[in-house]
Amino acid sequence: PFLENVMKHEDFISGNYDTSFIDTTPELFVFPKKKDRGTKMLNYIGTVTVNGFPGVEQKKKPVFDAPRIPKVKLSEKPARGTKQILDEQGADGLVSWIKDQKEVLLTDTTMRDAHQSLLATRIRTTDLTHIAPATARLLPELFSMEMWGGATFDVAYRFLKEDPWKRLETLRKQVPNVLFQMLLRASNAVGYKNYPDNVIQEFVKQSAESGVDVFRIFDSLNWVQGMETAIDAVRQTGKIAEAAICYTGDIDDPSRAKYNVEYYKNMAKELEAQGAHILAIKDMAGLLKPQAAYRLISELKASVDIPIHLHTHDTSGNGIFMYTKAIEAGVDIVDTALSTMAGLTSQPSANTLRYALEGTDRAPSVSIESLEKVSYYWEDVRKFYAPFESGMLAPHTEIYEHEMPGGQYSNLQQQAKGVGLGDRWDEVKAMYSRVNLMFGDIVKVTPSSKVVGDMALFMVQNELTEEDVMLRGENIDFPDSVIELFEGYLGQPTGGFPQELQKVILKGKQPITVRPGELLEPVDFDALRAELKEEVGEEPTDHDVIAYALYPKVFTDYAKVKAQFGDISVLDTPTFLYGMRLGEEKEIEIETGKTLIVKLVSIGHPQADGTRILSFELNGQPRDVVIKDES
Ligand code: 3PY
Ligand code: ZN
Repeated sequence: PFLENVMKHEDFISGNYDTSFIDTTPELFVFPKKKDRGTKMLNYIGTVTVNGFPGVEQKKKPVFDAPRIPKVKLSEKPARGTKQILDEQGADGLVSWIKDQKEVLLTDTTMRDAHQSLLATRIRTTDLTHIAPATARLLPELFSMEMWGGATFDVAYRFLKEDPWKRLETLRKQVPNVLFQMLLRASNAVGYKNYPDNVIQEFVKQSAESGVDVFRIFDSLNWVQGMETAIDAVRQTGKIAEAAICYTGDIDDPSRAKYNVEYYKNMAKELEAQGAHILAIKDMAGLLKPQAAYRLISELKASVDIPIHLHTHDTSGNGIFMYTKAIEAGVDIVDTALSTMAGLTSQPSANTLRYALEGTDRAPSVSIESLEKVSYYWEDVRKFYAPFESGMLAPHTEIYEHEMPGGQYSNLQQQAKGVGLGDRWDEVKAMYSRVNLMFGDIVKVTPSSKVVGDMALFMVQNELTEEDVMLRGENIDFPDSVIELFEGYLGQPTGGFPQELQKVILKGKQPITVRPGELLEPVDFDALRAELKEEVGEEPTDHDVIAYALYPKVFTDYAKVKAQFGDISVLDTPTFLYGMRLGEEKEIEIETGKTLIVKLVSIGHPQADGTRILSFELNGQPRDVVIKDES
């Protein structure tokens, strides 16, 4: 702290000091009092109580019922499941087990894609860990639980101010029997740009060690070359490499011939040759129609030998019908969410599919009573996150026009609100599909979908038409993400980039056509660790270092918040999002066996300097905190 004071001192910074500086500057010896965990927690609660939480407009804390956690015997170990098959028989053993199953297998996406697609990825670890032990005991027949990856990684640090690795490791202990699955954006890892190969390798290694079993790997332009590093890295860990083809267009629409059945068959064969254990069809926007699903799955089953795992979003409302056709055609595994977290931009409901298949020889063996019980919990928890709902109330068949991924819908809508385009959302959606065609009809999934979204927002905000872009492009500063896409830093789209537009956007810069990983310098992890240590002032863990490699600023911002407020992931969600009501009392377990009892006694009026004094009782002792009122 002494050195910190020296470095921060105005005279020191401006060079206005001599050898007497230390003796004549007593304030160098005034050190900030190290705040205890209780005070840090009160500061957080005080801050949200006074200033609210980003994205939560209503400041008054609603009254919520306690979520209904199904009663299970925690003293009884969960039944054996797919995790034991992988651990005991290895990846190839698991693959042959899948092929031997007559019934369709289910992946439950509630803990990842469902809330990414319905609630802008905001579900916090505490709400997952409260239901995980019951889920392990009630739904041991699941093929897997998708509970990590995609946007959950950066949202955890960025908005929830919690450590996603801790989420993974805690859930792993609670669910020892069902495979854990994550979504990996190939060379983009869980980010929005290509990373050096050794970052991908290190990230995969740490994810596998911390508990991920099945890695669904996709490239946002369906560029197989961009997936090789990730597939190899996963195979090295002994875990399951599930390589995905992103489904776009419509195989039954002759005007979208670029993405016909042959296209998918060829890519499937390439991925199988590349070492995929399972083939995923990732219908990220929900464009696959029922008859097309029957045809696509039938043709793929005849083309490859590995199991097929189908993923969709129910935005159009056709999800269950589509799955039924795919199941008739022999698909091995499908992605569903628990009913109260299903439908619309999320996955089709597991409960509904279970009923739809009743009496068929492919009905899954999961218990309907169990699905219902766990669904009640999510019905209650979902209410905490109401401010993050997209507002979509009914099926949107317009998805077949704009083709926006389910995982993007609520996020882009938040982004649009953020730049003041909340009331022009319809225009943004229409522009999204125009931008897709301008870009040459590309696969749209993170991060390519984000680029299309950025460009659509940019054009609506600046009142630009396609013609304006082509004619006046040299005077337009395009968003960085758009320039990077056209430079080739996300890889190569099928059929290449539209050349005219590429010239307009790159303004003389030369695009690359090789794999970006071939050009990116490997990261020196030791140097990075030292840099991070300097930045945050304490020894980082391996998880911290890889997170910092992926998201430098997001990670250091998170570290600052953690230093300021402590570990706020222990707070219940209503308190985390809304703070406390006057007179309310809360028990907060900050670690096993250590509980803070917090009561908010009064909120003072704003003072001349814009601060308010909040009086609490902390374990029965009065404690005031001073909070700056930002309103
Ligand atoms: C993600 O990459 O996060 C997705 O969900 C893509 O569909
Ligand atoms: Zn999805």
